[in-house]
Amino acid sequence: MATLGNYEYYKGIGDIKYEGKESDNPLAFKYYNPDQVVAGKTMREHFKFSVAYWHTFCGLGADPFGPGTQQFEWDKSSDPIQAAKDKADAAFEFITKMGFGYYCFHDFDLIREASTFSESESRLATITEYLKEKQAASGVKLLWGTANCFSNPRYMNGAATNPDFNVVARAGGQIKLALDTTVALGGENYVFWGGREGYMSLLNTDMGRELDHMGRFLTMCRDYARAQGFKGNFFIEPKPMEPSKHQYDFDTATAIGFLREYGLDNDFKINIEVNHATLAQHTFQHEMEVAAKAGMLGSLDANRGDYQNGWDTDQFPNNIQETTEAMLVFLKAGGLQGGGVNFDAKIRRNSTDLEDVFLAHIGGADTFARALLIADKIINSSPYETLRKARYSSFDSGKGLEFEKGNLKLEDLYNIAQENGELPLKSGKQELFENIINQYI
Ligand code: XUL
Ligand code: CO
Repeated sequence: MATLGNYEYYKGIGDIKYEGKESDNPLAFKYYNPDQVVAGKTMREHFKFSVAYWHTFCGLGADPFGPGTQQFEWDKSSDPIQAAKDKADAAFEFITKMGFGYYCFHDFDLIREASTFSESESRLATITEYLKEKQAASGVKLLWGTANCFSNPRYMNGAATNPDFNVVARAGGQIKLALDTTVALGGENYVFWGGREGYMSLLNTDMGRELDHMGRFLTMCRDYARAQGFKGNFFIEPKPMEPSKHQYDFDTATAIGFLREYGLDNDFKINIEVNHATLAQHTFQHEMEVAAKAGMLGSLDANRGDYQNGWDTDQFPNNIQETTEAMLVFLKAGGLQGGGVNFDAKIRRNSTDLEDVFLAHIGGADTFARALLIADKIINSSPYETLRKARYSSFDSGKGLEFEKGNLKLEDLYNIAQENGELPLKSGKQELFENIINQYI
């Protein structure tokens, strides 16, 4: 097994290049052309594509009916330090071959958690030094770090919102180390996904107190990281359910309300995951628009759900229609604030060839790239913007403009209504808008 990082794990697979849509090479990008400029930025800069350590280098594909099907060559050593270094070698080989610039991790994706807190701390410090070298040698950067405060049974009743203060303190200790790791590796952002921050039954739960604890806890995390010189963004990643029945960060609007209530809205933005949006009965683009309106469109966890079931399947993105609608929001918002597009997605349990994880990431990147190109064309050459603007033209002058400026009272609306009498219907033209998207695809 590799100790010096020169062992090849993905044998026979070379660097993935852009070859254009006429190419028959499955191991090439058809649309993602990193250096191509779209709307003033290269695709590389727009997306900052990132590989999720947990799925791609840790996820073995187990489901409730059977064990994992992946056989990771880097996961064999019984020595946790060696196994973690081997995994880092495989990870940096994969990310570099994909030509992506970023990765994301949970603390204990990087290295197995030890049986004591202090041994875990020392393991993290060791692998951090190794990752620093890997980053320097490859130029790959850390998009965000996070802590896994949801898998270990100690967090079964929550981490920051646990009813037992000692568990809250343990989570704080763990997140301090994850923040230290992120800062040491030059992480550009730090994510909080509240995996067990929620509840199963209101009968045994003091919701108000738990939410106050979460507000206090996140404030402490922010203050600590800032004191260590961390200049990046903190992101909340909303999800409505799974694993808890009720998650406190239900959706983007809920998370923004929470951040404002606890005075965290200057430091925190939102990391929106496609499959979390759909679990909340929203579309991805809806969630992005809500965040963009608040100036909090921070980062994206790219994946997709399955129309026929209601859980978090974390499949790679491939829906060009939906991604195009999302890229319309993306471009109009001026892109992401500090974050990037992290493939929080996993290949299927029966995708067991070495190349499958490459094909998956190629498909995901191509879906975003193609959607970006289409959205850019729709904005610049189709009647889409004009039609949408025209729907609101009655607010551009006269009484409508006075209303927007705050110069009218309810009595004024009453008088205008009296003058107007019954109004003719104005079509919303939804089908026309939908046809324009189709035409430009
Ligand atoms: C879980 C999920 C997480 C977060 C990071 O659904 O998306 O992997 O992205 O904790
Ligand atoms: Co995610």
